[in-house]
Amino acid sequence: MRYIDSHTEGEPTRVVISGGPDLGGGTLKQQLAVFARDFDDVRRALILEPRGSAALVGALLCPPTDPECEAGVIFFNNAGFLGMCGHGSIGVAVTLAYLGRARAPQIKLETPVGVVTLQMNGANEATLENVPSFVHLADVTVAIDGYPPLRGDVGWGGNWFFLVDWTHTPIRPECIPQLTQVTRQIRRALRERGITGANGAEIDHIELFCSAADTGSDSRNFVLCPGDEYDRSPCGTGTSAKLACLAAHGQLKPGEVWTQESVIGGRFQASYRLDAEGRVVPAIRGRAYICAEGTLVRKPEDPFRNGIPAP
Ligand code: PYC
Repeated sequence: MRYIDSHTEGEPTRVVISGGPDLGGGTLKQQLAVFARDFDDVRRALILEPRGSAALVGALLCPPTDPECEAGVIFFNNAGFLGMCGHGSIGVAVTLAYLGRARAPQIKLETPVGVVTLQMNGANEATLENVPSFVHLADVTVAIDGYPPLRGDVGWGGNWFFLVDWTHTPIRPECIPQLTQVTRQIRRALRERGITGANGAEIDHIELFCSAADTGSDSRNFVLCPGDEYDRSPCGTGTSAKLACLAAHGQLKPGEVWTQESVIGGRFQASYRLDAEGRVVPAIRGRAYICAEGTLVRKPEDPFRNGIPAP
């Protein structure tokens, strides 16, 4: 399997460009089901140590059903599969452009949750137009040990998020261990209270926000991903859910730019438009850089050929 690694505002993406499993075609949801059922060893070999890392997101290019799309993409990480991935789709677009495989500066990708469009703004920058995003539940309260009740919104941005305005611990790199612990507690509390996304979907991403007036951004976030690693980027799907919340609370108008900073200081420029049905359609602009090209080697005699399982 050949792959190209990039990072988007610090968050890594590994795009499988050849030799990946044949998922038999069909819709992206059908192909994802085959990937999860028959090829989980491939996901683990690509993502887990010793070949990958807990922060890495994989992207398998596969045939799209929509002929207007450059490719279909299935995203995955150390814990399983993602419906969409914002930083990852910017990484895929920069990778396709690097390979000379993009037919035009506008690249359409089919994902299991819908078609997204990437407008290249240069070799290392793209604007993602994401799937429509929305607030599913507003003003939900959860209780966790050691903190007053926390209020937040449940939002969709291609994945499910619980979004909380956070004032208790600085959102700073030195606080990442505490932020990881508290967001894990919040996710557990949501699960225990039966608070879910639509149709009982698990809320598997937790997003904390604080002011970032000190660095000139509108907000700084910390995002816990499924698999318990934090997003080094400001999280494309999480920023999309944030835009939906800002729109719902009358805090950002269509076309206004929101600068979302990550806990390590990466930035996305975000805005939205309303489509014909009045839905929030996010636009997320960010940078990605190619950082490695490789071939995955898995020898039958290697005891860790399929990665080291999480403890
Ligand atoms: O950028 O949407 C994103 C994302 C999801 C998980 C990691 N990054």
